[in-house]
Amino acid sequence: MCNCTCIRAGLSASPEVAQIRPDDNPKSLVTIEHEPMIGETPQRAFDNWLTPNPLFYVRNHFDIPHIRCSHWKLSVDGVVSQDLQLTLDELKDLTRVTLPITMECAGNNRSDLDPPAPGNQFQNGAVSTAYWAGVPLKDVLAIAGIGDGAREVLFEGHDSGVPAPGESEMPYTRSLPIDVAMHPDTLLVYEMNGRALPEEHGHPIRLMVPGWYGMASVKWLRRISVLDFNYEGFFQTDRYIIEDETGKTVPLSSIGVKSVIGSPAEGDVIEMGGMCVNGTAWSGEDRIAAIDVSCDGGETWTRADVFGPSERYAWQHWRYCWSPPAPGEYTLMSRAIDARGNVQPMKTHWNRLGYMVNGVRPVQVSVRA
Ligand SMILES: Nc1nc2c(c(=O)[nH]1)N[C@H]1C(S)=C(S)[C@@H](COP(=O)(O)O)O[C@H]1N2
Ligand SMILES: [Mo]
Repeated sequence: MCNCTCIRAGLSASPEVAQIRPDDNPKSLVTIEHEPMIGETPQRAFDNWLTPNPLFYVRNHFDIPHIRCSHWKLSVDGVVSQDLQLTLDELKDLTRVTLPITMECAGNNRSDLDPPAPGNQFQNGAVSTAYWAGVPLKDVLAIAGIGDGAREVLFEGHDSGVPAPGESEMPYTRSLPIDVAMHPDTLLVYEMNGRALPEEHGHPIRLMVPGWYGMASVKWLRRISVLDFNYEGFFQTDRYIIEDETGKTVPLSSIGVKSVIGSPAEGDVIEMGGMCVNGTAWSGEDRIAAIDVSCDGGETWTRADVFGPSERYAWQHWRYCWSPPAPGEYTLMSRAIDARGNVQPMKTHWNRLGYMVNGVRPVQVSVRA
C-alpha cells in the first residue's frame, strides 16, 4: 500500500458517511484473478447499503501503478484555450461535490451465461456502492476553456500493459462524449466513503461517471485531453461493445436496469410460515420506480417494498414478505423497472463478450412443513 500523506490525511469521516456506517470489521474480496488484481464483493456485504472500501469490488486490466501524490499532476490539454497542470491541492480547492453511486462492472454475472462467454467469470459481486467526493469535471474543463469543435474528452490512466495477445503496450484510456463530460454529476473523485481514494480504486484521482458501467470511470488519472474527433481505442472498439437486437455493434454506456435476490440463496430450504425475500435493484438511466417479485416462476407478480435510501445513482434495497401456501419447490424471481420505463428483461441478451447480464435471475428454494 502507498503510505503517502494524502492517504493518511483522508481518514476523517465526512458527515454523510456517519449516517450509514460501513462494516467496521471487513474480511476480504472473493478473488477472481491475482495479477492483475480482480476481486468481487462477498455476498454478505450486500446487506450494507454502502459497501465498505475493502469489500468494494476491484477490476484492473493492468498492474496497479504506485503513485506518489507529491509528484502527481493532472494534465489537461487538446482543444482548450490553455493547457493545465493541476496538483492534488489545486483540485481539492475547487467546489466539492459528494454523491452516492453504485458502480457495476459490465461483466458482472458473466458466469450465468449459457453458453459461457470468455472473460472474468464474475458471479453477483462486481457491483458495489460508495459515497464519492470530488470536483465536477466541468469545473476543471471551464478553467482550461473548451475550444471550438470539441467532441469528446479523453482520459488516460497511469497503468499500462498489453491488453490482449497481439496488441501493443498501451495505457488504459477511454473517452466520453462532451455532453457526458460536462454533466454536473461527472466527477474527478479523491475520496471514497470519507477516506482518501484507496490505491486499488484509482488513488489519488479517478473519473466517476454515474450511471455508466464501471469501465468509463478511469482510475489513476494522469491526463485529460479535449478532442475534436471520436476516439477509437482498444477499450472502446475491441472491448465494451455489444451487439444490439439488430446485430449492430454499439459501445456500452448506461447500466441496464437490474435486480437481484440476495436472500434466500439458490437451493435454500425454508420452513413453512412467513419469510422475506431480500434484494437490491439499480439502473443507470434513472431511479428505480418499482420491483416486482414472483414466487411461482413468473406466473404472478407482486410489488416488493423498498427500504433504505432512495438515491438517483445508487441501488435500492427491497424486500417482499412471503408466506408459502404449501410445502414444495418454488422458483423466486425479481424484476425491476426504472422511472424512465426501462423494464428488466426476462432473459439476458447473450453477447459474444458477455456484458450487461441483467436478465431476471431465478432462485429455486424448497419449502418444508
Ligand atoms: N486506469 C484504469 N481505470 C479503470 C480500469 C483499469 O483497468 N484501469 N478498469 C475499469 C473497469 S472495467 C471497471 S469495472 C472499474 C472498476 O473500478 P474499481 O476497481 O474501483 O471497482 O474501473 C475502470 N477503470
Ligand atoms: Mo468493468
